[in-house]
Amino acid sequence: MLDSYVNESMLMRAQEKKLLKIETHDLRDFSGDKHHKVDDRQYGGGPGMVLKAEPIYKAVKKIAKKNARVILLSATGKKFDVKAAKRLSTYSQLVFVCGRYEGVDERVAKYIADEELSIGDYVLTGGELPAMVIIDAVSRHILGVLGKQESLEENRLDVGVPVYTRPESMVIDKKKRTVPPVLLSGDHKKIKEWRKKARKK
Ligand code: 4H3
Repeated sequence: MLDSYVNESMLMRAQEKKLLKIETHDLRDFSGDKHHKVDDRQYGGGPGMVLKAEPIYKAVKKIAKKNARVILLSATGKKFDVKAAKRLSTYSQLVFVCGRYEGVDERVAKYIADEELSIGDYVLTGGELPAMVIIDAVSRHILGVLGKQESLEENRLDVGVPVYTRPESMVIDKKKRTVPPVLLSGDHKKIKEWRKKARKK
């Protein structure tokens, strides 16, 4: 499921240009158990299975190189934002630990991961999608990943600015919907002012 998104255009091109490398690892390869078992029942009782700490520990030791940051995805982690994206883009390697089932043995959060992150206030069935969201957002802060126009500067003022393309006029639910005339005026000063005012955040 991760590989299919990674092979999407922006991340694919970045990898071809050797600007980044995205690898997936199967925790089962680190179970050290002939049945490749990575989960078990929780101490104290309760429903569902918990991901064991040992396979994660072995995997992280094998995978994480110098200047790596080990990130555990969880619904209760620190909220991921653009500031975190910029910060994470300075590490040589990010290792994402993706939980499943009822959760992950707490020793992973306490002693193995460097930080615990959440992409928002909701519970998902796995940490894979949050990891992918973070990979995408972080990649955009690696020089060369974005095209020339999009990356003019990091603090792009144009994020949240409404954009339009052809046609100038179209019918939506029987009403004529047009492009703001200023954008067709060729008056670059006026366009700049309009964009500043129209920005959504
Ligand atoms: C991250 C992970 C939501 C987020 C997650 C988020 C599966 C953590 C499992 C995984 C636990 C049970 N849900 N908001 N879920 O970033 O290991 O929740």
